[in-house]
Amino acid sequence: MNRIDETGISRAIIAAYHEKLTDRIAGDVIIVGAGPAGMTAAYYLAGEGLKVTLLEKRLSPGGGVWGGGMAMNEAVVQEDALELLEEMDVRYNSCLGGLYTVDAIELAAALCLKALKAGAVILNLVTAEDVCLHGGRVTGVVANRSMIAGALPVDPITFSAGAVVDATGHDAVVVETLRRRGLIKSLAEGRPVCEGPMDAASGEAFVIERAGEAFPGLWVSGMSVCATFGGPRMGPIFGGMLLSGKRVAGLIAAALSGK
Ligand code: 48F
Repeated sequence: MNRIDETGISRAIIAAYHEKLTDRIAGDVIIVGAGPAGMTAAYYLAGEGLKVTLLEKRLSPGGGVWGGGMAMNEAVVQEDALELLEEMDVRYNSCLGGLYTVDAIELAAALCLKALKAGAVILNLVTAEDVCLHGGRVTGVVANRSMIAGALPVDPITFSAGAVVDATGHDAVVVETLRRRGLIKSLAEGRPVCEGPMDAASGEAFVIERAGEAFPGLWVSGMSVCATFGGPRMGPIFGGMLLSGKRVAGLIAAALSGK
């Protein structure tokens, strides 16, 4: 057996990571946030043959899935999302009222693996701080190492793409970079421009129906939809997040192919 060489281990990591990073500096779609909406969108977009990169600020992809509701690691999905669970090889149990439960760990792990196997790349510990804007269109994301972002005076780098997705959840961080400069004004049609109080049924419908392009080049999916357009929150039911990710993927694929 060959002797294991510590220098070789470090060289292997550095070479492989830098090859991956260099390859991902430009692509078709950058998705910010590897939660349920972002990973579902990544799975479907990568399945269309698009070059998809997810930027995730935390160590672990999965967003709000892991903790289920109040740290009880079961997530609820509605009937409409069962087909998608089957596509993702996630097992589910039936309960009352047309609702189903899934093991939250299985759901998070399956979404992550499916997105990767479809060809998406996840860069974790990378925080999106801003967008690139050219001719009134979002053309990329400005990002830094999560340990550096906001903590040290170190400049970020950029990731360019034909479409950027804000899938950062309740804070809609990417949309916010435009809103705080007055570039996105009222997207909430008279309602307060923030997520509304909980209404599970309305929130689930809203997050699917309103997933789409919020600004030229910038799309929203998952809870970012509610934060951007003023829709209600819905708590630990996840079917809407998955279906919102699938919907935005279809819209982006059509837009990028000029359909
Ligand atoms: O929060 P998150 O799970 O958003 P989602 O996909 O799903 C929402 C549900 O989890 C739940 C709910 C409905 O059931 O109310 O909350 O819409 O995932 C968002 C991901 O984005 C990452 C964050 O760490 C999380 O994994 N994120 C947030 N800000 C940034 C970011 C950022 N600036 N850069 C990169 N990643």
